[in-house]
Amino acid sequence: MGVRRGALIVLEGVDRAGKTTQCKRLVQALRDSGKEAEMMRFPDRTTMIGQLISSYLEKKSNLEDHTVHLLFSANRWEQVPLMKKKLEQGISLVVDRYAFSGVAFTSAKPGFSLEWCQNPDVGLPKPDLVMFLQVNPAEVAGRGGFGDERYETSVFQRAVQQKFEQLIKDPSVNWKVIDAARSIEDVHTEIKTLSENAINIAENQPIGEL
Ligand code: DGP
Ligand code: NA
Ligand code: NA
Repeated sequence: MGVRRGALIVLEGVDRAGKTTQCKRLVQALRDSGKEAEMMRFPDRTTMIGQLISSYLEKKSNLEDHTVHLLFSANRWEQVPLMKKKLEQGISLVVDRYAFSGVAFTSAKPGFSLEWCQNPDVGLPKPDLVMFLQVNPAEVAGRGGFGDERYETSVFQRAVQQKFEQLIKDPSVNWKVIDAARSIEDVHTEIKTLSENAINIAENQPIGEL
C-alpha cells in the first residue's frame, strides 16, 4: 500500500471570526503531533488571477460581479493540481476559506442564486471536514473594526452570515459548527480534535469532489 493521503480541512466563517489565527494554530499542533500539514488560503493573492482579485478587494479596480465570482473560482481551480499532489503525498491541507466563501459572498449580492454561485466550483476537491466558525457580530465587536476592503461592512457581513447558515444545512458536506466566541485556546482544542478524527478517516478514502 502507498502513502496514506492527507485530509483537506477547511475553515469558513464571516470576517473576524478568527479563521486565520486558528488555521495557523492547527497546522502547528498537527506538526507537533508528528503529522504533515500545510496551510493554504483563498483567495491566493500571489497568482496573476489573485492579483486581479486583490486589486478588486482593495477597491483599486472595479469588476463586474459575475466576472469576479468566476475569478475567485478560477483562483481555487488553479491550485487543484498542487492540492491533489500534496494530499496524495500524505500532507494534510488546512485551508483558510474555500468554495463556501465564494458562494456565501456572491449570493449575498442581489440577483445571484445559490445554484448559479455553486456551479463553477463543482468538481473541486471536496473537503473532508469544513468547520464553520460561528460568531455573533455583537460578540466580536471587541475584536476591532472592519478594514477598508470591499465587503467589510456590517450590513454585507450579516447577509453573508445568512447565506452561510443556508449552506451549513447541506448534508453532503461534512460541516461542523464551532462556537468561535470562546477563547482562542478552547476553540483550538475543539478544532484540533475534529481535525485529527478527519485525518484518520480520510486516509482510507479517495479524495471526493464538490
Ligand atoms: P480574506 O483574505 O480571507 O480576508 O478574504 C478576502 C475577502 O474576500 C473577504 O471579505 C472574503 C472575500 N471572499 C473570499 N473568497 C471569496 C469568493 O470566492 N468570492 C467572493 N465574492 N468573495 C470572497
Ligand atoms: Na478580510
Ligand atoms: Na482572516
